[in-house]
Amino acid sequence: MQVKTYTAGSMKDILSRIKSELGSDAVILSKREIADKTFGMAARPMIEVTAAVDYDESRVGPRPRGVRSAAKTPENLSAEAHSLPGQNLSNDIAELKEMMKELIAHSGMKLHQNSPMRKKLLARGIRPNLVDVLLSRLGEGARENAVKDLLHKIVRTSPPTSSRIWVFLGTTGVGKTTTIAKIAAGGVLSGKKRVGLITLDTYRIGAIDQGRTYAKILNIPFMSVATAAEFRAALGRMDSLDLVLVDTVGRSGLCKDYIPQVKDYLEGIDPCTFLLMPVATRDSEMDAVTRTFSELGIHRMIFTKADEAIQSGSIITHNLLHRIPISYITTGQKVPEDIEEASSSRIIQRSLGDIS
Ligand SMILES: Nc1nc2c(ncn2[C@@H]2O[C@H](COP(=O)(O)OP(=O)(O)OP(=O)(O)O)[C@@H](O)[C@H]2O)c(=O)[nH]1
Ligand SMILES: [Mg+2]
Repeated sequence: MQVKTYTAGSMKDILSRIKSELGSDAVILSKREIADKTFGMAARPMIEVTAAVDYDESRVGPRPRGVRSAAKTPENLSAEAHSLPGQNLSNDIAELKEMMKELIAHSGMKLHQNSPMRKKLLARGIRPNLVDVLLSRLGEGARENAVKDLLHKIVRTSPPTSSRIWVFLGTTGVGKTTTIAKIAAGGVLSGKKRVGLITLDTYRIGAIDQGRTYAKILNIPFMSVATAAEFRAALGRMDSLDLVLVDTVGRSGLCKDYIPQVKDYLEGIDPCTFLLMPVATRDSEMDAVTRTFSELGIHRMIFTKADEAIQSGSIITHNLLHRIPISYITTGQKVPEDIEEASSSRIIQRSLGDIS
């Protein structure tokens, strides 16, 4: 997923820039009028447009400008996504992409504005452009089952990768340490896994204690590290364990030196990286955080604090735009019980509820 914001005096200029920089698969996420005061007191009306193109930078690496992504053809998208027996997923995705093209070609076009289903989906927190794409695929009179069936085919969930090193990333207070404790407790209590905990969290006073306390309760090995070399040594000492959970420093992903520092730690290691995101995060915030952390290569999402969110459509919006499979959803503060493995049907039910 690549998201960019453009500002210009006319929509025509913006569209041609989007097409040349992001390609014709791009979709417009938002459009607003702003006043440009660059040239003094007289404010010029300007248009600001945020556009995105659906390719997964974390998997394929940065794409040179103007080069179309080979990783996201409708065919291989369909292979990655979950499909139901007998259903032709590649056609659905190809059609969705066609509709995205249409949206950009007719920017500002309002589709099925008065559809009751549109209002219901918007009320669940799904981003308007995605609602328009879904409804233009399904028709104005779309029924609940049709919407849910289509989402079921395209929402991506997946267990963690096969790596035995799991790294938990995310901005401050999103629930990294609590989620690690839940996962560690799950493994330990089921008796199936020998689990260890390493925390890179040496920045915040009390962070090491939090990890140490959980490790003590669960009777699992714990180490805190302050350098990449110490991290490698700690991993070496936990070599015989089934699963090593790595907690990271709680700092804003926008902090300039943060991403390079974590990159340094992860150099030469092949972990499963999770990005944790509270469900109630604003769309624009989700996009910015995801973009920032994607530099580290994000393999899976964990949506946290689902119990605190009034709307959960953000999970679907994020999943359809960023295409990062979801592994877990956390649903409360209690360790270990308030966590569930992600399934597309539960996510759709949680996000949409009853929309009949
Ligand atoms: N309601 C609710 N609260 C949660 C959930 N997960 C974590 N919390 C709470 O969120 C707060 C922050 O959780 P932490 O696990 O410390 O978050 P963190 O990401 O490790 O924070 P930093 O290390 O400071 O970056 C704590 O009060 C947790 O109990 C959840 O699923 N639901
Ligand atoms: Mg923490």
